[in-house]
Amino acid sequence: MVIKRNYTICFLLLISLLFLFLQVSEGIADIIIDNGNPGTSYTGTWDVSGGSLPYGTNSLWARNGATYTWQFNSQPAGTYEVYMWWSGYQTRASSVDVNIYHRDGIETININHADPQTLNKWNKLGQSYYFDSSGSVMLTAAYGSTISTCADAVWFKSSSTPPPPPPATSTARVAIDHTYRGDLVVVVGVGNVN
Ligand SMILES: [Ca+2]
Repeated sequence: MVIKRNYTICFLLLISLLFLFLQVSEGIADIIIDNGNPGTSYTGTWDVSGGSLPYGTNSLWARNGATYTWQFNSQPAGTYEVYMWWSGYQTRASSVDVNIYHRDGIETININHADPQTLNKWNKLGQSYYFDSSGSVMLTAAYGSTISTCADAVWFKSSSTPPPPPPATSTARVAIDHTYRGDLVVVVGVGNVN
């Protein structure tokens, strides 16, 4: 009876460890957010596009300042590369602004949806960025009555690049140990006390 109970405890422990491993594995996985998935939001009007080679089921299109946002939360802080996928269409805009909101600020990238070389692939936006467990990308549809901007998918890809140092949050103070010998100050040690 005791042996059977021990087997049961070991089995439950094993299942718990497996569950924990899966949770950790999921936590460090890259994040791909497709249009319509949790983490997306928008302003203005976005319609389903008939564009070629979308990521997943479909893509969306809009114009004249409508925005589309892909946001991830509760991920391990670290350095990520940001990729975007868009579908092709004959009216695609050649100049589209994308804001990347990362720990150290906002970077605006200008991309070309009209370039056929960018279709059916992930296109890297900018460089690598450090995110504090959350971050987002917002695309703004180009202005013009005959052009269209596509919102499809964004991939936050974990990078092995070491994280950059955090921004300075306070002025460093320097301690100077010294002794007085009459009017002469002799510095005997310098150290950062921050
Ligand atoms: Ca899609």
